[in-house]
Amino acid sequence: MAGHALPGDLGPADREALGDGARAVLDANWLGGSTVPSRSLYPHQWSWDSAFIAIGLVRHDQQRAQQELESLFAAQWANGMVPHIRFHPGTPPAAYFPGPDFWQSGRSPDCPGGVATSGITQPPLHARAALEIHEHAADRDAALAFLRRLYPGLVRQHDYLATRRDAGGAGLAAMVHPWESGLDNSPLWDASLDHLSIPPGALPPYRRRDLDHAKAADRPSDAAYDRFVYLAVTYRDSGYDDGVLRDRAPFLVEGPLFTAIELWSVHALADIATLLGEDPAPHRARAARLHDALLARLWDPARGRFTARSLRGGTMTTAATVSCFAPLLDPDLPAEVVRALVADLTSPCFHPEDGREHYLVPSYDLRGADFDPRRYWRGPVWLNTDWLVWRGLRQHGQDALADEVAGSMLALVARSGFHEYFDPFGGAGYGSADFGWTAALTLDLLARTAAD
Ligand code: 9WN
Repeated sequence: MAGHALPGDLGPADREALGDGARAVLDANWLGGSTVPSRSLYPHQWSWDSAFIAIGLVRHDQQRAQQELESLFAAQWANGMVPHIRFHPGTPPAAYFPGPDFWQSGRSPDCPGGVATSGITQPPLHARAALEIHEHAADRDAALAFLRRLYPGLVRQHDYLATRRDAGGAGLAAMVHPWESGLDNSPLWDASLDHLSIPPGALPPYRRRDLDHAKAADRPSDAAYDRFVYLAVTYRDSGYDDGVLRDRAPFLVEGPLFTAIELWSVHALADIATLLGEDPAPHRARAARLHDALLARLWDPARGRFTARSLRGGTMTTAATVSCFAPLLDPDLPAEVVRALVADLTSPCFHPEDGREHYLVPSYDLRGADFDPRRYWRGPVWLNTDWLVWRGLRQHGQDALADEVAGSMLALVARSGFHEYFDPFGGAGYGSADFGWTAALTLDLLARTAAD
């Protein structure tokens, strides 16, 4: 492909083959109550993966889409925290690191009995996913009953973020670990990680299991992993106590993608409340607070870019990453901010100046000194971030650019299959094959672009 593909570039037979392939991946990754992101690399249930997967799965099997979210919320902690991993009891302990023995979630009084989980969270896309299940359900009555069951847990999830995680006091949820961002190895966290010094003896011996299944060149470096493990140990050893974050957490960051997803989901929560005859007003008020804080804390008007803010010293990073576009999910984003984001997205940071074959949206600035087309979150295109940017662009009437993003998504999976991520030049697939959210979001995209 030279330049940009558009969704209409794929013929009906190609679209049908992609749909069949996507459904086959979702079926193969189904464990009976939830879906693994990957049979090899990620053999448990992940939190935001399940939200993306549910959004696509409802196009295939409504009952399973509902089960996907209900399985995750059955592992919700008493304080409202939805863990980033629910461990599958049938998976051997050595299959993934860090596993239940590392997280020791029982150190928190809030961890529920009977399920094994990690001790951190991930972007809260679940209310949005639940609403989309209802919107696309074949059986609307069953979907409404499902919303009624899930609503209290969703409310508690958002209350947790709005209260216990508001370490900065301005209304934004602070992340305590790059794994919470979902974009673990993004250059957006470098400034906050580079200053970390790991005290001697603070790091337990550990063995990376990811490298049993993926190439080292595709994954985070060993130095990054040491920091990830150190941060997780620090939070764990505090008993997962959010009361001491402000004073003690070595990594405490407000990020644009986490915040934008939270905001988008809080609007979904208000819509769900209305469907259920509950009061949407508190959710709309919370969304307004998030909107104000997003602009006040994370918008850099001089650069025309959203950035991450570290609560350790207040530094804001300058890196151009795909996260910077997630605030397009905010329906109330001012027009001049939308214009600045569109200008950034169409700039040489994300479109090569020489017009080479390329795919949108690279996870990191093509001109960044450490841009790497195949390393985890430091260059490759991911379908989940593409899908979020695409939804945001459409919401703001940026249809031509939205079509380019959707065209890239379909061209990538048609070329390389349902990989975890893709080379922005050439489109080769990296990381895990047969990846859950890639398949699920392809199904959603096929359905929505067919409806167009
Ligand atoms: C750590 C499962 C998860 C995704 C994240 C992605 C990656 C895990 C890892 O895989 O993170 O949570 O082991 O690298 O970065 O977004 O949820 O697909």
